Amino acid sequence: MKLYDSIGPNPHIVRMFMAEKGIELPRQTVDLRKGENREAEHLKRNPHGQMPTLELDDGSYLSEITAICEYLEEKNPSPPLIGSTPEERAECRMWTRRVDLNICEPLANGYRYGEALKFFEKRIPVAPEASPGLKMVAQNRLKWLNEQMADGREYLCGKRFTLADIHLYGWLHFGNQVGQPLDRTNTHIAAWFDRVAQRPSAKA
Ligand SMILES: N[C@@H](CCC(=O)N[C@@H](CS)C(=O)NCC(=O)O)C(=O)O
Repeated sequence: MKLYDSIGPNPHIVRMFMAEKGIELPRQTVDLRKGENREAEHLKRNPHGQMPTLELDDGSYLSEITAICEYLEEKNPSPPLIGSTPEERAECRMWTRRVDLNICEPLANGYRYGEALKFFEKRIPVAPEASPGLKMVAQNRLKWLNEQMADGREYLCGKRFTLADIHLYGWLHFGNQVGQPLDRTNTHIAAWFDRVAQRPSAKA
């Protein structure tokens, strides 16, 4: 296997997942700033022209970070970061999807259509007028999540640290750097964020 890697939160999430599992793979950096990921060579690997992409041992390619992490978990079940029973896996997938759709994706598009408009307008369809609304949705759903965490749970799936935590952490960490800082009045999320940030894998 080989990981096509770059700057940005999506590759960070996969690297963090790999670090938690102790998976080491050869990596090739693709220069996202220069747009190498949008050139023919990378489009052959991922027709979406995005990062990261995993090359499998049979020569095929896999993209979309959730699919990549699911694949890595199946190949390397221990330690489980999605789950070791159908119930655990379902719970992790539920939370991963909730945070992805409701918080991470609006945060990401709020940035792509806002601060990063110049960068993205030649790459993807953009809707600048939607940026403030998307940022508001991400903040609102984070508040909702904060209320869910008021039951004292350590991680999104209770005592288990999972892909759902890694996914949300990657995006909130990115938000901190690009003008959507974590609202620390969400005290449960702030405490959770600081807990996750202390894990050595966060620096991957
Ligand atoms: N849904 C994709 C999103 C991938 C994505 O947007 N990657 C960013 C890097 S964080 C990227 O390639 N941006 C540069 C571009 O779109 O040209 C996934 O799950 O992997």
